[in-house]
Amino acid sequence: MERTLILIKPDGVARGLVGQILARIEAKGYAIDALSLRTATADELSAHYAEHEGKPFYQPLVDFMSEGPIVSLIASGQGVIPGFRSLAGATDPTAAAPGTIRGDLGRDWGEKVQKNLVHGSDSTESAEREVGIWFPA
Ligand code: IDP
Repeated sequence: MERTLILIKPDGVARGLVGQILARIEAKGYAIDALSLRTATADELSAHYAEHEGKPFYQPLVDFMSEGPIVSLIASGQGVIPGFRSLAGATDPTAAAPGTIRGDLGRDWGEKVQKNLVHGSDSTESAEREVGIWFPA
C-alpha cells in the first residue's frame, strides 16, 4: 500500500489545528499508521531538508521547524502521495486554493520562510527516505 510522510509544522500545532488537519486526512480515506508529537532534533531537520541546504530560506526554515513541537505521521492509501499534496495545496498559503489545508487554514508567512502548516512527501523515494528519518524503527 502506498504511504507518505506528513508533518504538521509548529505553526499548525501552536494554532491548535492538529485535529482539523488529521480529520481532513481521515475524511479523504487515508489511514494513519503511525503518529508522534514532539520537537524535532537538529539531525532530523538537516536530514529532512538536505535538498534545500544552501538556499536562502534554509536556515530560517530549520529555525522555524525547531520553534515548537511538530506532529509526524505516516499515512497510507491509494494515491496518498499526490493525494495529500493536493489536499495540502500550494506551498504559499496565500496562493493555495480554497478547499486545501493551506488555502483554508494558512495565512501567515515569515519574513524569510513560508509558514504553511504541513509537509507531505513528493515521491515514493522521498516518502521512504522521510519515513526512515522520522520513524527509524
Ligand atoms: P513543499 O512543502 O510545498 O513541498 P518545498 O519546496 O519542499 O515545498 O519547500 C519546503 C518548505 O520550505 C516549504 O514548505 C516552505 O515552508 C519553505 N519554502 C520553500 N520555498 C520557499 C521560498 O521560496 N521562500 C520561503 N520559504 C520557502
